This record gives sequence, C-alpha cells and structure tokens, in this order.
Amino acid sequence: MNLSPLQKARYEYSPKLPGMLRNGISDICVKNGAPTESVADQDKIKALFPNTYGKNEITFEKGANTSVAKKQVVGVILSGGQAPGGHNVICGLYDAIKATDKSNVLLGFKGGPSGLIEDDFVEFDDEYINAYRNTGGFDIIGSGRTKLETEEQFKIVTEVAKKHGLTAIVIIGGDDSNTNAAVLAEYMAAHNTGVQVIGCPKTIDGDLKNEDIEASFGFDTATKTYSEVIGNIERDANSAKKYWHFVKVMGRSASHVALECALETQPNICLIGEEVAAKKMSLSAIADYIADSVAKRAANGDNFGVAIIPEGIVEFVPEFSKLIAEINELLAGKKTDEFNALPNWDAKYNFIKNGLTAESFAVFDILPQFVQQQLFLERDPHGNVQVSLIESEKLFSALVKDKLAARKAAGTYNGKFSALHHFFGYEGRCAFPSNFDADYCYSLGYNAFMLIQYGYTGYLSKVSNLSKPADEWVAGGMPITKMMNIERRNGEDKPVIRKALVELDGAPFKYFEAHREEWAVKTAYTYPGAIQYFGPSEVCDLTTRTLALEKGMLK
Ligand code: FBP
Repeated sequence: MNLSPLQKARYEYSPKLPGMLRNGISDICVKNGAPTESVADQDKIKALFPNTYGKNEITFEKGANTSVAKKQVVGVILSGGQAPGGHNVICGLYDAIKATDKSNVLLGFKGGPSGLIEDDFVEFDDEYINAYRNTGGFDIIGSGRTKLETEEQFKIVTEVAKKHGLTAIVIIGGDDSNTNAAVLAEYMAAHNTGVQVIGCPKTIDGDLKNEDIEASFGFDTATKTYSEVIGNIERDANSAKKYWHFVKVMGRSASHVALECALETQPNICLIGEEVAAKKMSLSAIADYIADSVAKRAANGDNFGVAIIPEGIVEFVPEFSKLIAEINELLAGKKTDEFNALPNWDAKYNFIKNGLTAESFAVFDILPQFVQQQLFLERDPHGNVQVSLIESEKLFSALVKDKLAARKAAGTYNGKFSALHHFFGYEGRCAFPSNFDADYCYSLGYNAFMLIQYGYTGYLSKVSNLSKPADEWVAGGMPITKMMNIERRNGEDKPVIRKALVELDGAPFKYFEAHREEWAVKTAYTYPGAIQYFGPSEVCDLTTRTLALEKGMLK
C-alpha cells in the first residue's frame, strides 16, 4: 500500500498516557472513591439497575497490581458517527491487553453493534493494529447505528459472547450507545454471564460530557479541522471583501461545535441553538440579528463577513418545531399519498395552507420556496420530516437577503450582499487525530482494559484533568448509572445519559457573549491554521478553548 509521509510519521508517534499508567501493568493499583448516585431519579434508576447501581468511583494510581490473573477475551465495537481517535482507543486497549498477557485476545466486531449480533468479527494481531495507529476514521472495523437495547438482542449477544468465551465487551460510542452499554452491563450481571461491559465516551458533537467526563473524544480534532477552514475562509473574505459566507457546522443537536469554532476564529456571527431556544427567538428575529451585523459592517464599507450556523439550529426555534410537528401530523398515514398525488406545487401549497394553523402557516410562508419543498421531500422511516437535511445555512442567508431588501426599500441600508454557503461535517470526522485526541483516545482504551482487569462492569473509562499536560491526567472509571436520569423517549420513560447542551451560564458561552458585539461589526478574525502534529508542545498539544475556559485556564 502507498502511504503518505504523514501517515508513516504518525505510525511512529507514541501516544502519551496519564502519568499513573506509565509504569507498566504490574504497577497500577486501584484507589477506591465514594459510592455514586445517579444525577436524578435515584430510586427509579436504582430499581432498574439493581446489580450495577451505586458502585464506587475509582481512580488508578502507582502501586502493586492486585488484580486476579485470568485469560481475557475482549470484544470491542465502534458505535455511531465517526470521531477522530477511535482507532487509538482500540490500539490502547490492544496494547494493555497484550502487555498483561500475550495470550489474551481482542476481537473487533464489525460494522457497529450489528457486528455483535451477527457475530461478524476479526481477531486483532500486531500487524493489523499497527496499520491503524494514530490514524483517523473508524475503518479498522467500521461503525453503525444499530441500537443494542432489546432483550432479544441481549440474548443473542450473550450467545455470541459464550461462543467466543468473551470476558468483556467495550462499547465506544456517544450518549445513546453508552446508555445501552449500561443496560447491557446490567443484563450480563443479572444473568451471571461473567461478561463485563465498559464504555468509552465518543462524539465530535461534544454533547457527552458532565462533571465526570470533561470531553468526548473527537471534538478536539473535528473543531480544529473546521476552525482551520473557517479561518481560511475569513482570510479569503477579508481579502476579496465581496462575500458573506454562511458556514453550517455539524452537531446534530447541541451547538458545542459551532461555539468552539467561534471561539477559535472570532467570526462576525455565530448562532447558538440553546440561546435561540432560551430566548424563544423566531426565524425573523434571528434573520434581523444577522442583518444588523451585515448592515453595520456595510456602513463601515465592509460588505463581507462570516456567519457560523449550527446544524441543529432550526429544532431550537420554537415556532419552527411547532411547524414541523404540524406537518408530521398533516402527512400522517395515507395523507402522504394524497399529498404526493397532487399535480403541482401550487396545489400542494394550498393543501398545506388549509392543513396548518394560521400561526404555523405564517412561519411556513416566510421560508424560501426551496426550504418549503425540502420539508416535503425527504422523510424518515416513520414519515417524519428530516430536519437535519434542511439547508439552514441557505435558509438564513435567504431570510437575511429579504430583510436587507426591505431595509433598502426603507432607505436604512445601502450595502451589497452576496452570500456563499458551506457545510463542514464529514470533513472533520475522520481527520488524523490531533495529539490531544491521539493521547486521550489511547489512554481511554488502555484504561478501559485496566477496568476490565480489575473486574469492573457498567463503568465508563474516565480520563480527566485534560486541560493539563498528559502526565498530570487522572485515569479511572465512573459507573455509567451515575450519569443517568429518566427521560421521555418515544412516549416511554427511559433511563438515559443526560445529553449535555451548551450552558448559557458556562464560561465558554459567557466569553463568546462578552465579545460577539465587537466581532459582529469589526473584522476581528483569528486564523488557527492546520492542526500541527510535530513541533513545540504549546502549538501541538493545545486542547480546545471550550475546555480551557471551562477549567479556568483562559479568561
Ligand atoms: P454521533 O452522535 O454518533 O457521534 O454522531 C454525530 C454526528 O457526527 C452529527 O454531528 C451528525 O449530525 C451526524 O453524526 C451525521 O450522521 P450520519 O453519519 O449518520 O450521516
């Protein structure tokens, strides 16, 4: 195979472990912490997880390894969207497994959770693993979005585990996948299978974090990748001085990615979904907010700018969510066929007009026609509108254009507005992991095996103190049940890990809020440049601004 020079160089990189894990397997012992309680709904969660609830938080420290030696056969899966560093979680896991005992085995189940059900696996060896060290992607075994949650699936997984003599399963995934890891751990314990289950926190969206998990892996690299390109676009905008760039960035729900990119690049505008919801902003109010920046900059002769739009934004606009709910209702069941049979858009438009409340129709009516039509094109398997497919970067630039036309007619604006659109998502999910993600992920994997070796189940591999150099990182484990509460999902009460949205009183948002008025008018762009893998630590080992602000390292 032809390898790029960087690929070869990254194979040679030795990821940094937390200081306490650096002395070799025989010198790692457990320090017991306090028993835990779930973040809310304690009685209900305890009743649902009688075998795994309330266990102690633990950390590892230097000291004689007291774990009981046994042959380990571990299965691992990657679950959900790709995130840079996933390969290193598996490499760290593999190295710890083999350093403990060469005869231990690591099986990778292919294509995500379905690999466990279909018993589709590969047994890792040095040659296989070495081809993936410090590389991006999930192609080592692939990933998938099948949910492991039914009793039927758990029975099959138990059979597969028995067949291979699995002692443990490691699930690398986001909030949903780790919720399922907790349920599977409870099932395995309740049925005395002897199979331990350990989770690892992954997602570029950054919404799997809490007082225990400081960051999900992949967020660092993905946001640095987007920020590099946004910075380049800012420089292009400032050079040509003729375009407003509307840049949508991934983040299915929470706006952490958009906020981090804004902190890195200081654009003129960045929308934050959580703020839009808290202030109950309408589409029109958001468009006015952006148009104000365009107009003020135009008054200074700057007919250019950059606006960051989070992928999940429209679901945070209350009137838009109501509109979507009404459309789903309007087209439920056979009415979809009736709608599809209408001869042209005019007839469809009237059907919609007659079926929506006046309030929702008013919202529908201000949407540009391509968005109106998008709402009826792609539907999910339940027949619902796929909000994530709406081109919100184009939606907002179109709404802003209308606002500016009205202002021009009223004589309050006299600039030029020419918009370009970008969507950055997949570009960042498989980048070579930054040194931070390479180190963090390797540590999560290595640490996951230490949890297995010491007999823990239903735990999330936890590496903290991440804003400090890696030798000061703290490795340990946290019962997943500690992060759970009860939420309503598909009409049922379910135990789930609480999704972390952007906190409007948190330091990252506060910093942004304190500066955004200035950024909206001035050209205050910053240019992060490409991720640096080799060079001085202050350039190569930087964490995100979000983490630095949360930990008080930046003011
Ligand atoms: P995870 O939550 O599984 O990590 O995935 C997040 C994400 O990258 C979102 O940012 C994006 O909306 C989504 O995946 C895209 O999913 P898909 O890969 O299925 O198109």
